[in-house]
Amino acid sequence: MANILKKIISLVLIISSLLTLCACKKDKKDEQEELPAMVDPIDDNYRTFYQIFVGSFSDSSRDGIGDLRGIIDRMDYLNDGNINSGKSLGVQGLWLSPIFSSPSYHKYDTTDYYKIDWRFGTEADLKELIDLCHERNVKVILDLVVNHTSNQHPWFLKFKEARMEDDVDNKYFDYYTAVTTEEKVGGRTYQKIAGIDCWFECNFSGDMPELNFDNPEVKEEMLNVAKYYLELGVDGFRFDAIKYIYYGDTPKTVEFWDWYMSELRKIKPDIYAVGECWSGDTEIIDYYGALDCFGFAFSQQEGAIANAARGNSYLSNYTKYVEKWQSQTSAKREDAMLMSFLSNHDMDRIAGTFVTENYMRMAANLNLLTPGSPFIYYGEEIGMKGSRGSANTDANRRLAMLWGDEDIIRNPVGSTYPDDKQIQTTVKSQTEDEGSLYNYYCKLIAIRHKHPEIARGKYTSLTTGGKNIGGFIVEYEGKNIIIFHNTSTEELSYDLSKCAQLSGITFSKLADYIGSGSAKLEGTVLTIGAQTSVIIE
Ligand SMILES: [Ca+2]
Ligand SMILES: [Ca+2]
Repeated sequence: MANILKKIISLVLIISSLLTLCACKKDKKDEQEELPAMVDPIDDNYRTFYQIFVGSFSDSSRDGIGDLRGIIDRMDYLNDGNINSGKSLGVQGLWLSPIFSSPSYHKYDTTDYYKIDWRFGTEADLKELIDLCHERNVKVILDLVVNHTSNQHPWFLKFKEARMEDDVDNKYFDYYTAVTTEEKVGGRTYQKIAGIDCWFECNFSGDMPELNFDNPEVKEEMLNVAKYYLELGVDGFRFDAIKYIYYGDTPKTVEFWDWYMSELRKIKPDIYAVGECWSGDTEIIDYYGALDCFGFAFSQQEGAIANAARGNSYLSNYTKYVEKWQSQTSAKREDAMLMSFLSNHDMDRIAGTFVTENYMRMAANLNLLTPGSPFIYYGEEIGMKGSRGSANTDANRRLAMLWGDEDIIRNPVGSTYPDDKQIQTTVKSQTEDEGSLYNYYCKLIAIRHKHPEIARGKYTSLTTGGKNIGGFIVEYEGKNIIIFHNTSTEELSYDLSKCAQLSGITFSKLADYIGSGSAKLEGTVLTIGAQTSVIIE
């Protein structure tokens, strides 16, 4: 009897201690979940940006075309306003592809700079989106096409009429760059106005005539457009085709952007401005006195990032390039930022160029663990694919976001990308899967955010002697961190004290790692898993 009683008592004790243990575990879990809701406090431009091709992102009106309210509805996905939630991508800026009235699906040919295209919504929708973003400390930049308009723009129709009537006193006579047959400049493309000896410049297509920036009224017009939207609350712009203002004449074009940006900074000193100069580095850096520009050589299949991520070339090619880019641009302007990216709406999606997703994850590391303000193209965070293919159409690079829910967003007109080549997962399935690429991006962005040195520090490339290991020592406000990568498919060990640039510096803490493997630091010896990156403090 006593034995039975003993057994009962011990059983009760075991059960109660188990219950206590469960309660403890539960308490700990609850603690983690109950980090205070906090809006991101940063107030500078060193932000992770997300490029939205508006017509393909999210459709709120159920016509299959993406719109501004669609973006509003998806804000919790992009940034839920709580840096501690762990349930949101956490991007700190949005680049919206052109949203002004236009006959095309891509809207790079504007017919009215003061009107939101009716398919995308209204100015009130834009204002609501901006206000919501600002509540969550997310900046919004608009894609502004300064160089050209649509050939349906009233300015162009009036210009053409003035030319046909040879009405030199007409206000619009000199609105577009026009020459006679004799005056045509080599390297530029023109189209003839039938019946008269007048050719208008149109380097992209005859549907996109180029404005004449020798005309002070045109300069004023384009300044007013930017002013209007800055006053409405946008944080800045992504400027399209900046080198085309005076195509082939870089000094004159740089002079234009110097003037334009100095005017805009009078209105908004902290304007976020990024220019698209799709050219070699020397030409891109020429514009850096005026504004930051995308680093095109980082992007695409053969770019500095994808090459390094594939592990076939020396990682030091990438690290030295980051260092060089930072020193060259900051020599032009003290607060210059590197704007790296993997792909955009004019490029084949990067995920399709890697044999496995682990390479994509490595590429994400090399894109986001960089100085400045890196960009993510919508859908990149779920590994979406899409390439021009034999149909040679950019529509395949701008396919509908794969939400996997009730959104009926459709692919743009003319797309031919086969469904069976696309990923078979969606935002919905990936958010529910802890090991998904989407959740990897969330973690990576959080790491970037946790260490302010990553975005703002001065990068020095490390000389390791290894092909697939290397990184940077990053200095910011008197503090040093190391960003170190292993791009190989094997775990590697490296004694940091062997690197000359690290001698005399004491590093004690492996602060974070992210990749296909894990990492540990024992003394000065770092063991780093395959396709993994670490932050050492
Ligand atoms: Ca719609
Ligand atoms: Ca031009």
